[in-house]
Amino acid sequence: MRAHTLFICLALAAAGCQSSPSERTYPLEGQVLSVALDRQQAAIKHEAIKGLMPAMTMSYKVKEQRWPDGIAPGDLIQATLIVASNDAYLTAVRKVGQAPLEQPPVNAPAPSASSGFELLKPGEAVPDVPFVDQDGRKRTFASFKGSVVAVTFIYTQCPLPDFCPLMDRQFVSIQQVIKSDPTLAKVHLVSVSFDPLTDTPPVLKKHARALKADPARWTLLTGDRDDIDRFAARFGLSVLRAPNDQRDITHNLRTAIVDAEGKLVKVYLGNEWTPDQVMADLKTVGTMKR
Ligand SMILES: [Cu+2]
Repeated sequence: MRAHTLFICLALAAAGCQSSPSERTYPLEGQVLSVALDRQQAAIKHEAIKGLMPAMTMSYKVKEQRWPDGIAPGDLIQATLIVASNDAYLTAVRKVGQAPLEQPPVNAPAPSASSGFELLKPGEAVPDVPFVDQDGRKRTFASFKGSVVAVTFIYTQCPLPDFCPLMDRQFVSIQQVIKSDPTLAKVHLVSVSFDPLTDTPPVLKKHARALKADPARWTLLTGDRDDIDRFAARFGLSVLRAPNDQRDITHNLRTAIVDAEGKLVKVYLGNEWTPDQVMADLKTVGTMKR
């Protein structure tokens, strides 16, 4: 009788879990560094979020669409971070204090990992650095010549669904299209990890399998950290690693199209682009070169 009751309780508990399968909430505490002009997001320097990510500075959207009036750069806040299956945003943002800003606002042209490197312009040859692919093979970027390449930058441990995991999902969609369209037979996808400490070839291989990345169409690259940083910076990628923990990464997003001759065509900023846009551009570049 007791065992039976317990079983029912467990079954109910399990069902309860399934009713909200993919939404998790976390308390967030930090300082507002800047608020976007459209007030849809704010850069927040926050404490470690237990079970999710180390302390870092990141841009967050708010569930209510608009950042609350009266909460300004310098304010200390408490909020709830909601992480859904493919999105993340803050809600219940409250001001709890104020402190002087330690660093210039993130939106200002501040020095970053990419400073000192010249941004690639369309038509310029993409530089080459030695990489290692998910099978542990040495691979240069020049080895993709002959294919139109869509390249993005990710790391497998990225905690926020609308950052690196979104780039992965977009590439999954693009892979589906290019595999089904014979005119796109010469398009190749490349994901470069900027966390080589964690993302070794075996880790990337596992990640590729999870994404169902076809090795013939989609290559994941890792390599020497400085080489990767130098390469990525030319596309405008900025990667900041905490001095005491190389895995504590603050980064932006860049995705680019490189033509069959290894020259830059276009760079997409952030996570606002869609697979359809990239597909349209890939098609244009593909037919131009034929
Ligand atoms: Cu990320």
